Amino acid sequence: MTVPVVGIIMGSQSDWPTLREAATLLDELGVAYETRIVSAHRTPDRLWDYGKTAAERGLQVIIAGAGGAAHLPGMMASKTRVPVVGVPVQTKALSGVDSLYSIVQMPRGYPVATMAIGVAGAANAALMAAGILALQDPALATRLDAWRAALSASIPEMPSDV
Ligand code: RP5
Repeated sequence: MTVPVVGIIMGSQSDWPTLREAATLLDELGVAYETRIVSAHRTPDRLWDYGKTAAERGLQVIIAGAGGAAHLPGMMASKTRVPVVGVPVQTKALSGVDSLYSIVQMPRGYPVATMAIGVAGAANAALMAAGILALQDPALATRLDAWRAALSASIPEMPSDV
């Protein structure tokens, strides 16, 4: 079995439809990852253990998604030096602006690379993780370049009525 180099964590099962976007993209790019539900509020001990062991287990990037009072990415960044990419999950009450503000406004010293709200942010989190890993992995760099070129090539030059 391949050792995961990316950890995709989320505050709740209800975040999975958003974070699945990150998993799908990592599958496409051939990046090994693991997925876990780790809640800053409901399972704080799980959060602590995950952060404490992340580096020694070989994780190189952590993608952390949460909604509302979204403390998971920031708390994970407090616990590990492994880079944390934060995904603000879209919420019903405040459309994810609450999640975004909870994740982005970190104090000096403990950064979270904060993505856009929702599924676009989750996809970009995977691409950010792949870009970081590609710095040391030429084969992944080639796959990522090809993915980006294919996306670019898929964009029509002219608008269409259909
Ligand atoms: C957060 O609360 C989770 O990240 C989730 O986005 C939100 C709602 O969680 P559930 O009540 O759906 O489990 O901790």
